[in-house]
Amino acid sequence: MVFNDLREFIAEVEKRNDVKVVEGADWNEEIGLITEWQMSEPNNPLLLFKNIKGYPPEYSIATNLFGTPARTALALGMDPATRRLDIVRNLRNIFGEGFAPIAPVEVDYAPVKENIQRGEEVDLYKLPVPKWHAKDGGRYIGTGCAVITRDPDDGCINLGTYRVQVHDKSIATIYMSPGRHGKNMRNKYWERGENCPAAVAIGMDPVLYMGSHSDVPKGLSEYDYTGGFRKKAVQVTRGVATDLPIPAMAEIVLEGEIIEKQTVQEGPFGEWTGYYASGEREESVFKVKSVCHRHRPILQGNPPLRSPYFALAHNLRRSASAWVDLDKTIPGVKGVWLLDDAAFNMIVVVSLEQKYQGHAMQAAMGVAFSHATSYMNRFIILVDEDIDPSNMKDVLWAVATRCEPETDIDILRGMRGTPLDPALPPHKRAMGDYTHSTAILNACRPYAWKDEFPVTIMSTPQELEAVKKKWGKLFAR
Ligand SMILES: Cc1cc2nc3c(=O)[nH]c(=O)nc-3n(C[C@H](O)[C@H](O)[C@H](O)COP(=O)(O)O)c2cc1C
Ligand SMILES: [Mn+2]
Repeated sequence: MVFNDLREFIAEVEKRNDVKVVEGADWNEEIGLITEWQMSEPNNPLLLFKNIKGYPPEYSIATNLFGTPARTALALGMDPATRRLDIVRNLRNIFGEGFAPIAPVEVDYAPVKENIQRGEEVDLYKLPVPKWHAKDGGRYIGTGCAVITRDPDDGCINLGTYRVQVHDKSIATIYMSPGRHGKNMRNKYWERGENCPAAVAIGMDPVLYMGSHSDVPKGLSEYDYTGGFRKKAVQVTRGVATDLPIPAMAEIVLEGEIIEKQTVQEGPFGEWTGYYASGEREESVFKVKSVCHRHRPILQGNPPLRSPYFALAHNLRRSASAWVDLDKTIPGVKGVWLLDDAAFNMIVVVSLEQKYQGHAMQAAMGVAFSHATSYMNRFIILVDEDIDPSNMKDVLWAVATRCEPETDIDILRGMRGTPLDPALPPHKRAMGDYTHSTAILNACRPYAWKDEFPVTIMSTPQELEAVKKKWGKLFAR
């Protein structure tokens, strides 16, 4: 199922009795707290905040959109019963050989233009912008958003999910980490002495949202990538204050320009690592020149929380992308998994059917090389094919019983990191050196004597099936 906008997705989730409407909550920390609390509960619902304190009833906020594997699968057009490692396997098949991007189409009917405020009319506080976490430096309108920019050299349109803070009626900031495509484009305008035109879309169809925070290679637009994934072009319309193509079906779009020499203090903001690590810094102003929104706009919120799942399939999609990369050169890969409780990127597990000596280390190098996993990845764990990489119990058992620290741990140094790394030593941060190290834990049976390695005591799936068949009735509840 392809959803054309956020509303269609929420309506489908509603049909499945998986939406909780919350009336009268406060934008000031309360919506963030309810989201954090609910996301830590099993089988948590999608949250739709209505009648937000101090705001007219037309405005609502949706959070926890993808908080369960079932909603994640549904959002990606899969059966909600799909197991998580199977979601990764499906994604790997979609992104593997034969993936064909589809360019966006410009349409006449653009609901996002139902309401337009320009120039002096712009007032970002008219929208119920939340303050998500108690220690945040302010209100963040952009968490579940896509920032749209155009490369001034080749015209390629980029979308990236970058946090957007509100500072005044028409003043915001966009925080982009080093190396982001959006940041490189912005800097090119500045080098020419120009301001950088940008648009921020808030509230969109789930796959476009996923596209905007996917590791799409430079030169390929996230619009085309999303179209290819959905097998249906994204509908766009010309912006009103810029000539950027903006999603026609978005809930809210802000347009304006990023001005190098005008700065304000950005942050701090509760980050995906579960810490406030990048603090408060000078950031250039995003001067908002127009606000477009649909009737009854829904502000999509995906505040980072320590729990996984605030982003759509972030760890699942990255797992799949790394798997696609490994498949290109390394045989026998049975699964790739970014441990979701370990802040997405930080621990990557590869399950492998070892076929030759050095095979496991080659897979580790593949993870370190893949664009999907070469960033802020502190541990690479290699396990044999009998280990389900998405099962923490399996993985810990393998590490404890097959990884001998003296011989099976290696360390890579100077790896690509981020100022958001909570373990970055102060002196490195001061120098602008954000690199970190990566430990490789080889928890595969040693290849040279793997046939002598003690056999496990676990019964085979076939043996277990047979006993369940015979004795199942006795244990039925
Ligand atoms: C919910 C969420 C919030 C994010 N916030 C930021 C952010 O504030 N700044 C940033 O640089 N990257 C952020 N990212 C990561 C980027 O969106 C992601 O790396 C994306 O692929 C970048 O696209 P680009 O390569 O086109 O720049 C966030 C990702 C998610 C899922
Ligand atoms: Mn990009």
